[in-house]
Amino acid sequence: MTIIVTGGAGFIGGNFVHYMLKKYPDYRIVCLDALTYAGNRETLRDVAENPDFRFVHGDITDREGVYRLFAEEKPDIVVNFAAESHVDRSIENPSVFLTTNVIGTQVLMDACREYNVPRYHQVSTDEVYGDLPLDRPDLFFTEDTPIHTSSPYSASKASADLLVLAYCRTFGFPATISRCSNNYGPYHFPEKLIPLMITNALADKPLPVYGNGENIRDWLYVGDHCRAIDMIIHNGKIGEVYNVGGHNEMKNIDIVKLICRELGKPETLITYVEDRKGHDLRYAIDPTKIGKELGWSPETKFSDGIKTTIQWYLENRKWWEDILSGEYKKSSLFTK
Ligand code: NAD
Ligand code: TDX
Repeated sequence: MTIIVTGGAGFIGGNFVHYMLKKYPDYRIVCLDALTYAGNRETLRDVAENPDFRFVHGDITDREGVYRLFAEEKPDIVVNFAAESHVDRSIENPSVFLTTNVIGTQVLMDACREYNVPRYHQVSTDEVYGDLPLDRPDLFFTEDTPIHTSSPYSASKASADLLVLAYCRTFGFPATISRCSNNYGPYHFPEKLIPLMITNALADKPLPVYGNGENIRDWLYVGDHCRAIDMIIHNGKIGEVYNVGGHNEMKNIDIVKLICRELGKPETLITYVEDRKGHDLRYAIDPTKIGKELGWSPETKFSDGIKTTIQWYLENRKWWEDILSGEYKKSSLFTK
């Protein structure tokens, strides 16, 4: 079994590469990654010598390069994690979000059709459903919730989802889609809420909370997301969308305070800053379908996962300090 994993030098894709090589010693995992600012070769250091792993530096929007790789590898499954993923950057500069997240998805699907790949999985997000009001805790996103996006990022992810579903219907394309809530865990780029707060707190820097900090996100440990995708690519029904989330809603401000407590840092570091434009109020996933159909449920409790994550950042300072200094771009892994 050969699986092409795009975006494997990023946060979730990197965790997925580690997870799959450990769980399936007879699988070959090929990572295709363009190494944008968010890609870090060092995330793959532990698997660099694994003979079942190959790293390919390439862009999913490069049709020729993608076709060449598919011709060489003849993958059984393609899992697409590659994306521009940061909402704030999409507000500053939407263009690259559309190119990578939409056109990149199209190129990958065309390559799958050209080389008869039997299975494609699109890693999407709960952000395609827009947001829920803060005063209606009874409401959740199901797979039937209408697409209703807020940011250029979520609009680009939703566009890709619609294209995947259109390929399924028009061409009988063998795809599945997962829409997961906010992930946290090791190898998370320190621009996102949790790793930014951990790394800033360790440096006694201000902790910038957008608006009043009351916005709610539904947090899932990254390993649980990887396990969900593993189940979907092996047993999920073609043409289906699966929501992934663990009913773990938290206000941003409570997360930031918890990180301060865990690190023994004063809450006076917390600084309220201007709100994000179009800031989604609340995300909350109903994961009933994946639970019933595939038997998935989260294994890591937030109280444990956040401790593991903080511990990882304490023990792997070089990984994130090299990102902050820019040194990570000089990694020589996979350059020969
Ligand atoms: P990330 O930004 O950490 O990693 C993205 C990776 O994709 C990087 O390694 C980058 O180099 C690579 N990449 C970007 N453009 C590329 C291109 N044109 N060609 C090839 N590679 C390219 O992202 P992440 O947080 O790991 O998210 C992975 C996927 O999961 C994304 O599709 C995202 O929309 C989705 N998702 C993320 C979350 C979350 O909480 N982080 C939640 C739900 C869904
Ligand atoms: O400095 C900050 N201060 C702050 O208050 C940052 C970076 C964020 N926030 C807030 C904004 C959000 O309400 O924290 C919340 C989480 O922000 P992000 O970490 O940027 O994540 P979010 O915008 O929720 O999107 C994430 O989850 C869904 C991922 O980045 C997406 O890729 C995924 O699809």
